[in-house]
Amino acid sequence: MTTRRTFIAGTIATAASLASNSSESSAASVGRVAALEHTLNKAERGTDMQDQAEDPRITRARLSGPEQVTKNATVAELGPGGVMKVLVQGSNEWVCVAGDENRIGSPPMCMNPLGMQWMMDAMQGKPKPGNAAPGMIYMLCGATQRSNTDATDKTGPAIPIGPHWMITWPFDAQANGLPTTVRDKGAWVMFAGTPYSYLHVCGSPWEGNEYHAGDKAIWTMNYARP
Ligand SMILES: [Cu+2]
Repeated sequence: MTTRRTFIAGTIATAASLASNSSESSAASVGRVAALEHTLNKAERGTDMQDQAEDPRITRARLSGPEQVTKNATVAELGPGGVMKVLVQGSNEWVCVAGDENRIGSPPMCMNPLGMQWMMDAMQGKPKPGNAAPGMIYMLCGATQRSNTDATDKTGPAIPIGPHWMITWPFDAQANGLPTTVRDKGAWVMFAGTPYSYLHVCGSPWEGNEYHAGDKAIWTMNYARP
């Protein structure tokens, strides 16, 4: 009988630098590292389901994204500088972390490889993120952070940020009619005008009522500004 595992696999932490040093796409590179880990740690698995039930960090990490991706995601802890410790090895390309409730700017989140590259680059203080295509990060539990304008701010007072998801790509707010201010609904460009500018979308993409052909239609168009 295996008891709770405490193996450490820090290789994902180097995924971002690996990606930038090789000619293959960053997504493929991160995926390859994850696949390698999967193979290496397979023998140590077997009590994952028990671990998930026991460890509130794992539950919290998985709640940060939609079930569709978090169910089979790798769950990890992210230390200073982006050092990663894997708690549960997953089978898809997503990585969920529980964060630290007692630290500002350390929310639970779930990242795809390009989102993770963006996040790692930010945590490691790189002048700009290395992702060459948009990444995705879910923070559906909400968050706190230091600044809406400066990704490197380590001293500002906490800003409350509601549940949201992030498209890590530098959208031009002004050119696209997007706000740049913190709000509790809608979307805005955070860190606007900086290399870490990205699209911050409030809420969850799974909110609202679905419409399917045959449902009773309700006309919702409204010719006034909300
Ligand atoms: Cu966020």
